[in-house]
Amino acid sequence: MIKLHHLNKSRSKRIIWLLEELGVEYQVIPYQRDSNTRRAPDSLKAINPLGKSPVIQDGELVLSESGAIVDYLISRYGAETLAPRVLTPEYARYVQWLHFAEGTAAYPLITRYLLAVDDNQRCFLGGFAREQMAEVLTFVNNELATKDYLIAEQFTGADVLNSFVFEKISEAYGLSNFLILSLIYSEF
Ligand SMILES: N[C@@H](CCC(=O)N[C@@H](CS)C(=O)NCC(=O)O)C(=O)O
Repeated sequence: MIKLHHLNKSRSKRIIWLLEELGVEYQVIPYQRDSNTRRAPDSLKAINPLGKSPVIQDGELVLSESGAIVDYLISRYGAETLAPRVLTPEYARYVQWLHFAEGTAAYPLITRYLLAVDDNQRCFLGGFAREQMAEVLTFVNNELATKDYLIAEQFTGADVLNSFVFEKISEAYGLSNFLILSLIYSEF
């Protein structure tokens, strides 16, 4: 059975969503953040030396990085439903969106979050992160203006993976300037 090492209030929740979509059997191994530092407990380092979640175990395989986990689980357990056929242009765009979630969309959000913890949003980095976040939101909002999902009409793992960033932005700052995103994330 697949085991998911899941940290509370983290990106790992997308993997639970995906496992539910795939209808596979899984077990959640829970970890709680430290209430002061917000860091994961050291016990998570036993499965991932970096001490970060999500991590899955599937037989002998231990896998971290949420994008890699989504890609693996869908290729192994749900390729016909949750991803376009490989070697099609849609598949290439699907891979682009998988990378987008952690590569481009997440970092301005995380930068702003860390600056907020430091109570220091008015520095150069704060302005830069704010601009980057607006660009990311505009880009995705425009993409979704003409289609139901990131990959045209097909719901895929890319939608699941990208959801985290927009859900968090919605909670922290609201999405009222981005009509399509605000419609989607008001339902979350
Ligand atoms: N790029 C990684 C990021 C993993 C990550 O930073 N996870 C956070 C939770 S959202 C974490 O485990 N933080 C706990 C810590 O760093 O102590 C991924 O996509 O899985």
